[in-house]
Amino acid sequence: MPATVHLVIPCYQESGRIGPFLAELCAVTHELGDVTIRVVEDGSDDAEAARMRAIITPLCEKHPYLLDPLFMPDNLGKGGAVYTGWNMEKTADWLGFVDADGSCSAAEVVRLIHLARKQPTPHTALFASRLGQFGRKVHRQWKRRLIGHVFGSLVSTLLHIRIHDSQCGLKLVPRSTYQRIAPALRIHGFAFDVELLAALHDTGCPFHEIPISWFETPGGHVHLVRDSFRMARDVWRVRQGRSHRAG
Ligand SMILES: Nc1nc2c(ncn2[C@@H]2O[C@H](COP(=O)(O)OP(=O)(O)O)[C@@H](O)[C@H]2O)c(=O)[nH]1
Ligand SMILES: [Mg+2]
Repeated sequence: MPATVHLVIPCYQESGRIGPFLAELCAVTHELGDVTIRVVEDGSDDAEAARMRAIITPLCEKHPYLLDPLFMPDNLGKGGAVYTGWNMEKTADWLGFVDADGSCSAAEVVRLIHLARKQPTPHTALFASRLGQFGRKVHRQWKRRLIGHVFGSLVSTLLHIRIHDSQCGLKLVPRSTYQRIAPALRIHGFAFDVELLAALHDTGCPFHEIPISWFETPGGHVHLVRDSFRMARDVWRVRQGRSHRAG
């Protein structure tokens, strides 16, 4: 039996971007088997929720692995949406998330799932990475690439965890490990993956960065100046939280 995987797609105002990617993802995971997918959307108005339902409902009817989407009344942030979806899943061997905009193709999601399934039991978290190595192609705006490098250095320097790309929108984590660390996770914005990474590291869970191809889809929500500042502040919070726990 292959390991089971539950994937959350966090969505905020994604009705204009998610359609082709979700259809492709449903088709490939249907062939893979033992993968469930849930869209978690928060803070949309009625019109946006209706547009999302119009995209998702026909796919749900066709693919039983696509679970009913979750529409939350308040905006939780990307991390809040991912954790809400993960907390609902009680049995899968792996928990994961993937961005809704198709910057990472469904084929790359499948590749990461195959890699996870090579582990005899879920042990090592897999963080996709936009390193552009091993023949993987990466297309990103130069500003985002630059900020990504700065942010990766900040994470490595402040948290003493060597990582090149902590923010890539595709990750798989062993569910049993996540359940152990979940009560301590506080950050729900765009830097949630940094806190997740630190908590995994501190609990002794190794992680691998897996280079993937990435073709940045326009229309992203990250505001380079405002969100970079907030994310740097959150990395500092993670550092403070760790030093408090270390006494
Ligand atoms: N549920 C939820 N998802 C979010 C929120 N902010 C961003 N996302 C999702 O996070 C993913 C990455 O966001 P995106 O806008 O592509 O980021 P960018 O490309 O780095 O600017 C997408 O699937 C977004 O819909 C949020 O507040 N709530
Ligand atoms: Mg994006």
